[in-house]
Amino acid sequence: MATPTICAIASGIGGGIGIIRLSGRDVTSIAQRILRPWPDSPESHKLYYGQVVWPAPDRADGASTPTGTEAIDQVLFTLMRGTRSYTGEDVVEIHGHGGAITLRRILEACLSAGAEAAGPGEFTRRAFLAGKIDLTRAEAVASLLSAQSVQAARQAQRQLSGELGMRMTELRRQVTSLLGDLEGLLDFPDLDEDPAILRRCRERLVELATQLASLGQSFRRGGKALATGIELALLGRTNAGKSSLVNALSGSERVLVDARPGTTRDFVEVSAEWDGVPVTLIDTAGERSDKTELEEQGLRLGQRRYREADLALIVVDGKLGLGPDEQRLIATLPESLPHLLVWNKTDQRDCQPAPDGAVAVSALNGWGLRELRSRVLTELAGSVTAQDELLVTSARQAEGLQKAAGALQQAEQVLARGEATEMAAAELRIAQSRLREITGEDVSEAVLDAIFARFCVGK
Ligand SMILES: Nc1nc2c(ncn2[C@@H]2O[C@H](COP(=O)(O)OP(=O)(O)OP(=O)(O)O)[C@@H](O)[C@H]2O)c(=O)[nH]1
Ligand SMILES: [Mg+2]
Repeated sequence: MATPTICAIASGIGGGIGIIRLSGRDVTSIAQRILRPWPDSPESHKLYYGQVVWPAPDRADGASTPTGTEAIDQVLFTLMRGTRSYTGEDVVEIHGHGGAITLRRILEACLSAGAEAAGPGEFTRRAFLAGKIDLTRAEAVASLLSAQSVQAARQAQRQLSGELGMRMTELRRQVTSLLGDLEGLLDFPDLDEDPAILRRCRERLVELATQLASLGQSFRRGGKALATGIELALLGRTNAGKSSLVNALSGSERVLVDARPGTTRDFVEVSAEWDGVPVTLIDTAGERSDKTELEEQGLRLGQRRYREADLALIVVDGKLGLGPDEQRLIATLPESLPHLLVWNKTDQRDCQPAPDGAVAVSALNGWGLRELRSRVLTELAGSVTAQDELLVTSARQAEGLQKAAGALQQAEQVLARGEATEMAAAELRIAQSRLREITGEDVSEAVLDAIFARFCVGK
């Protein structure tokens, strides 16, 4: 089945100018039916002035001659030949007036003339399938569109320019070269036993695994903060001041505070923004040993939510200090959830000194909140401010890098244990395939569907 020619509103609606984009092999014949006057032999990338009209019904001889049809809009339009277009197919862009009704009518004219409505990200998907961009650049397009801060946009631009894709290609080249060396050893069993050669291979494996892991971890060091923001769960004993802190940290009186313990039952999410990083504060029900059934339920609900958070703030009433409730809480945190002790109520005279590593604060008068914010940002977004560091901002890419690094570590251990070189080579092939998935040379339809579902229609 031939790939259909697609169309969509590619700009926002309601601006001065609105853009309709068409892409596909039948673009010229479709455009010819709705654009007047259509140039005899249109030049690629040249802007023409004309009208959009309703397409006339096809004549029996196949030619379409719209006559006496209603003009929908006065527009500028351009044809971009596939050799130099975004999608790698012939593209027509129609620049009309940006009103919602007008744009919708131009779109309807395109549909009646034979185009099909594009799905989310379909233009970019075609660009990827045509080999115009690799998958890291396609994902960068989505990141650029959803960027919430200058830093996020800057990282997306770097990825869009191909910097991340080139880094992946270089890392893969190194894996391939190592694999070549290992395969060479297989052909010469004497060398296979040579400790100096094996040591060198192991050193290179460790070095490469570290590079891959470090790039993958940049997601946690700041990439995720840029892409989707960070999530902080406030946990602790009842009355420790969790809700007071959520209000103080978000600059709003969003959640209930009360001197009686057990105030918060359901978990509550409150949004804030710290230094351009979107932050979600998750307030939870307090821990205590003699809890009611309702409090139990609330705690369970909260737990399910905060397992996914990036950092747990264990809020401690500084007057009472660390007790068994806090110890139990910390012991039951998922392994993937790091925590930070927040020593609250330091405004009180009989407050105990904060232990090493804890941040001393007072939700009541605001002491230490600036330091708390900066500790959290350093932990979860430390790399955001390092201007020259290239960050991975996609969970998919980060996971692929970690898996590739893991495979190289396995390979190194195989060699260290003196096992068959062939087994190490197999691990290197796994690493190669993980890296190919990231750039999209070896990727399933399901993964592509998931990636492009994040896009808007028209991009
Ligand atoms: N002096 C002092 N009092 C505080 C501070 N933070 C909170 N409080 C008080 O401690 C009490 C409990 O505060 P909440 O914020 O409701 O505590 P919580 O941890 O959310 O409590 P639960 O929802 O019951 O688990 C209130 O009376 C607050 O005014 C602080 O920094 N200093
Ligand atoms: Mg509370």
